[in-house]
Amino acid sequence: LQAKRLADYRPPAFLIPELSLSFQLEPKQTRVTAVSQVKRNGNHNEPLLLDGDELELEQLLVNGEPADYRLEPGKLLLETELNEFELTLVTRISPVDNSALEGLYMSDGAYCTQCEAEGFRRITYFLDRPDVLAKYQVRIEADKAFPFLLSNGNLLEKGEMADGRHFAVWQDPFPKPAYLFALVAGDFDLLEDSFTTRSGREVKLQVFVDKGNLHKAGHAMASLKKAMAWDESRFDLEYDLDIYMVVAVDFFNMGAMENKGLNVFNTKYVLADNDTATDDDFHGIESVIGHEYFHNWTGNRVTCRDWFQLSLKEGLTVFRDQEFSSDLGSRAVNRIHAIKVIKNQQFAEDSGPMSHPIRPESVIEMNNFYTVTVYNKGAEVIRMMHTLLGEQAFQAGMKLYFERHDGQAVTCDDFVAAMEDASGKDLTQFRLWYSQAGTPQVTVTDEYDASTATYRLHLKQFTPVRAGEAAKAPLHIPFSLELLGNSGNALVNQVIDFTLAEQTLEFKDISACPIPSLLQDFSAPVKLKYDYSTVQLLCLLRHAGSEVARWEAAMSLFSRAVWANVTLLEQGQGMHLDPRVVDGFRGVILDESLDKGLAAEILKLLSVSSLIEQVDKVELDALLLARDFVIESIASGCEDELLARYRQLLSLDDAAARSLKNTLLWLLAKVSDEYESLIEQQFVSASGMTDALGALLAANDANCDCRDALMQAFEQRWNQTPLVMDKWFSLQAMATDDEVIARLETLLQHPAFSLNNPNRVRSLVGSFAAANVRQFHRQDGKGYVFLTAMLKQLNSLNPQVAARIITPLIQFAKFDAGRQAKMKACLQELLAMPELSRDLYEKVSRALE
Ligand code: BAL
Ligand code: ZN
Repeated sequence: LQAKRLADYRPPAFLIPELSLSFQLEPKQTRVTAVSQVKRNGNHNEPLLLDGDELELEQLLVNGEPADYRLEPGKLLLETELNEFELTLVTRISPVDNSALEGLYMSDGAYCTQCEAEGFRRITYFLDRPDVLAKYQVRIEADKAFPFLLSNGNLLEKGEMADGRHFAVWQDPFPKPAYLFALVAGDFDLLEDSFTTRSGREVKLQVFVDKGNLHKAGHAMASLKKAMAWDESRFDLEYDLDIYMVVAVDFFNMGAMENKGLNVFNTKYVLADNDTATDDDFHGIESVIGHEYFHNWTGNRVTCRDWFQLSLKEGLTVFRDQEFSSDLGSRAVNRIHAIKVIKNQQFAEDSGPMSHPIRPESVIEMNNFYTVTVYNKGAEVIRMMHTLLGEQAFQAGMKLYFERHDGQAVTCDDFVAAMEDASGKDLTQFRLWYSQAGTPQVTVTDEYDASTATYRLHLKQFTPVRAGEAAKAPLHIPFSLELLGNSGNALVNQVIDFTLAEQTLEFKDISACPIPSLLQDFSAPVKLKYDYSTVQLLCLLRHAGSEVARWEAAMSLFSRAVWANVTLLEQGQGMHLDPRVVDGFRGVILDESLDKGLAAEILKLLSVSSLIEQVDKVELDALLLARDFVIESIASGCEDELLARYRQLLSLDDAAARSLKNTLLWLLAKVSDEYESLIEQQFVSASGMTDALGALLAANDANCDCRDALMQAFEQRWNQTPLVMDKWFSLQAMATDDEVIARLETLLQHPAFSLNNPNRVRSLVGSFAAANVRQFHRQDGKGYVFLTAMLKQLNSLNPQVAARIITPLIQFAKFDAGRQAKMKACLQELLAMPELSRDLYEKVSRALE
């Protein structure tokens, strides 16, 4: 299988400025007529080469006349000397057989599409690349059993046809690449509202949901209105069509899709009410609704020249959705969530076989590059520019970017150039963040000279090189730091341009050795090494000016305690926890002035996978024992305080209080089975899903005796509500006992489970592999075998989902030889499959290289 390379980019040989599509929808035999106005681009005599996949071609006409053509795998080739012509193509497709959920498919009886990245070629032959922008007119004909016929833009016309059918015609005035095309036909409940833009235009807002779910659409609608207002006030960006539609579907590979004027969403990011959705779900909906809306400018009005530039729209739009959440809610808690994604997932990706720069250079299957690197590290790169330039210059850069590129398909470099030109800041070295993969390591040492009252910080940076990679150059790192005096007072607070491999910072008039708070707010996506003492960390936990830095200090206290116990175990000694660490966490439980959401984040401590990311090699069995020991020691040491604070929080009714309360319950469950009654009581009396799930999580993680009964009660209540059953499947997958795999195998037959539905697969199989480190990495290899069996089935059903959930199996390098051998054997088995999809092939072959 051939990889595509960024270096091979050439402008398209032809353009298609206008496209008229006509769909005669039938589940097995949909007829698509595509009329393209084709224009040669430049002076050449190359043939027209269109992309196409899984299509049955019925007719091809050039200017209304039959013409010769050739079909090659994935391509249609038309030799022509014409410079401008009308190309008519009639193809047939079968939406009901489309289990890959790319192109036109059926989700629970409704037709819908997903065209990003390269799904449009499964609808008709076309120049399916983002730098070919066309104005679309779309006619949809269907049985009246599908009352809503939707596409991008404005509705031009609708009407009745013979034989119980009807039609609608849509026109999108904005030229767009094929990946932003969308069609939906189905029967829905509809929530309508409107938004008046700053300039006084009225926009109709519509949220379409499955019948019976209207009462769960309100939060998505409210979030959409907030997003529209926020983009006007913070980014000076107004919506541009008269209608904005969101359709929620059950079967969806991604979270949502920003098709122009017609977003298609996974139901997970639309449907919510207090009984069925947690506070985190509500937050997730607000964030994804915002994300897709913000794409209207960063992605749709200005799009990507080629798919290597994906981070141009995704990194920027994630940054924008993070800022939206932070302006509306707790900035510190939102920042902590973003940092966790980088430290737990992106660092893992960057040290594994799929490591790539935020602008990849070589791709076999584009769907494999919708990654935490392109999205989340991409957002960190935008955030660093924001830090370096400041809000005002950054906004000037955004304005210039839109002035220069509205309506165009451009590159990451064009974005940086706009930032550079608007601010006057030289970003030459900064551009390396786009081309260099890997996680830079920043090592800091310090010295204090009392005789001259001078404090020095020595900074070193280097980025590890993987086999076959060239040496990596120093990056332009915005390095944010605070120096604290002995009483916790701030002496210095600044952002340094750290650009050299080694750099020394000197601070004068410092009367005593300060405590440095380094890389505050995670000012760059790097691994920081500084040898903190326990006393320093305890001081930072209490006094750092940044709430995020306080959280970082607590996480360092916790992880140092875990690794110290791993060492004790390896030396055959008994485990031990410094009582000052327990005192530090006790202080957090008792501190009523601390934001409750922040306290919850601190007391959640760290997952096994984030601990694994801190080291190059891991003895997993020792790590699991040590982490359990430290958590149980903190919980037991603070038992009285945990219980008292838990009881105090029972009367409060806001999301931050619930988050803290549930974290305390999770810790109490680790103390002893004495607290099972508390768990049961919370479960029974829960006034919403957050508390019910909080109780279940505590019981599940501590493997309480009450777990099975609670799980059964939950299942009985919710077995008709798929999104809630996803939570139940996920809990089953994350159970800690040794029987979990046997239970998962049985659950594959559960009436609410289906391997065809990505949400179900992600909750049962994906959660097991990604979040149940203990059981997935069992020494006997049964976890790997279970995942491999699932991947073999998903390979043909839905390769995109298969390639998503394989991730933990290819990240084997840190584990011991025994586990590595078992993981590699599974990968070899996959590689030997006769019909291995491109999606899996790319990941498996890179892992085994
Ligand atoms: N463009 C794919 C979904 C998203 O990132 O919004
Ligand atoms: Zn996006």
